[in-house]
Amino acid sequence: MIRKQWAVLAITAALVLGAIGCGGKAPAPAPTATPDQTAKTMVFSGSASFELDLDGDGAAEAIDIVYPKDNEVSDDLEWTLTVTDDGQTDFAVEMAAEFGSTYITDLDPTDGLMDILISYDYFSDDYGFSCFRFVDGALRRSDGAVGFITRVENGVITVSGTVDAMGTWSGTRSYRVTETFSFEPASPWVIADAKQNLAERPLETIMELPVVLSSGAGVLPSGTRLCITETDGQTYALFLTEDGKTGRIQFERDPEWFTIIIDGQSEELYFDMLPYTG
Ligand SMILES: [Ca+2]
Ligand SMILES: [Ca+2]
Repeated sequence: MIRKQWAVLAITAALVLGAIGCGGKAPAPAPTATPDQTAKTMVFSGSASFELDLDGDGAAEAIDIVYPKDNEVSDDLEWTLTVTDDGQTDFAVEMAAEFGSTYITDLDPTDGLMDILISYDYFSDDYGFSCFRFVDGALRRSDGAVGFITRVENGVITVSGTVDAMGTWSGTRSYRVTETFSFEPASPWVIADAKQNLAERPLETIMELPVVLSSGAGVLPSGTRLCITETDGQTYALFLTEDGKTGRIQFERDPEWFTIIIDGQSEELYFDMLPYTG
């Protein structure tokens, strides 16, 4: 079954990639890395029509992705995904978002089913992705997750995007699909260009900041300049200071405002300026 699916992919890949080359319809947003194409993942941008056995019954379904879709009532860019089986439309999704790339892949090799991953810009440089897969005989859409897909390999989805933690930072993180068909982080956010952030837009403490230094519990004195190098966005951030100290800031999220609380105090009290965007 799997072999047959990939045979269909191999035949259609040439058509799809050919169509992109000629059509050049959809300019992809600018991800910070080039999408990867591994032997078992097919990736393309823009409109495409192809056949693939998505539900594992041995017969191919027709899959159509259209972007940009004509929209007569607004200027919003839209894309659609339609899956048709024996002339019957099984599933269609329409979404107002700038479209990035589609990955045809197999996130779980044990279920005999293929996955369609779609990466998009849902709000002015805010990227997300969704997965489409047959679950209990019907095509379903997963919950979305944050980030623009740059790589899919061995069931691990790597994205680039931004995370808000004591400022807005660009970085990469990875996700894995769960048994309930949603996505969970498989890594923290690794902040891109942290040293450049330290040089160009450091965080500067304006009161003692409680931290866990590599050498043990401690504080960073007022006037310390630092950058964030890694964070899970929810409970901690790793930092590097201008004078080369590394360590960890433990925090929690205010349940109502979602702001960061460090040792009982709002993040705003600790820093001169927090470079949040958006
Ligand atoms: Ca099928
Ligand atoms: Ca699978």
